[in-house]
Amino acid sequence: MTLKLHRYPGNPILVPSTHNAWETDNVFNAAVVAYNDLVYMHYRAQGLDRISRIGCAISTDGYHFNRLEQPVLEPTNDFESFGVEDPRITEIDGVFYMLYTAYSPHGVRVSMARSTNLIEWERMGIVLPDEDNKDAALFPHKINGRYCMFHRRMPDMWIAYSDDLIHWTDHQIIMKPRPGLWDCERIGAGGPPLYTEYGWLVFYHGFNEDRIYCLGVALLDLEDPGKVIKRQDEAILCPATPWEHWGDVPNVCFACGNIEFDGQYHVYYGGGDHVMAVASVAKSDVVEWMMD
Ligand code: BMA
Repeated sequence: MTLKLHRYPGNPILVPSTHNAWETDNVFNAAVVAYNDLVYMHYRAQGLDRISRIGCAISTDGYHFNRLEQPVLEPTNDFESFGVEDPRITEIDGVFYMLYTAYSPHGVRVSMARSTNLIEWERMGIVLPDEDNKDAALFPHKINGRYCMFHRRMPDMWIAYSDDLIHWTDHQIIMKPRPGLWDCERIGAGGPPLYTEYGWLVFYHGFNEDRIYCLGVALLDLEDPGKVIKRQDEAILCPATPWEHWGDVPNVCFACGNIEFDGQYHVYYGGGDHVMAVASVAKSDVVEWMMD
């Protein structure tokens, strides 16, 4: 069986706004979390100065969003002077942790911030120092007593473990690009992994020699996420609409958030580095695929 994500017919669900100078150009690559019966979307926004900031939009149904006027995170430090990008948010024990890409003349670094209300964020700093790295996402539970996260050392997807969320060790490659397939050049995490009784469900991105960014799906062992139980050969979503083909960057479906509601997994993704969209798959189909 081949899993496919089905686009919400009302896509795109968030587009740039001419009301705010900081988000006139692109709104994309959003973290998404459900909290207090609302869906919060923390999106990467670019305006006239092309600096990335993180905006926040809130929804009662996961499809229609109202945005805050001001960004919730914008560059204030030297290590992120060119922008804060591609947030992924995970709730652990009532605290929300955002991993984001801090971009500066020094390169791109995995950085962390925390919040208890999703609006006010406290920086925890760079967590993977001295290396160009991005596409980091935290697991929602500790594994064998330690925190776990995905990150990306080019061109592979890695995991690492930590006792305190700040110092990360036991780095290990979990998935590599596959020659001849849609993800043959480079891969990286989508949103945080989703817990299921069959394993960690992972939506990730990859691209090929034509730089077409598609999304894929894999299942990792619950106790040892370094073990890949299953990885679908076919992409689960590839650029096919005008706003995925022609945005700020052509041919991009790039996800940073996934949540479940109404019996479906919903993957939120940036189309063409320009707008936000959502596509979904029935949990029952995913269960069938996991057991297949
Ligand atoms: C990646 C990241 C993403 C972006 C993608 C496509 O390297 O920079 O933020 O969506 O490229 O341009």
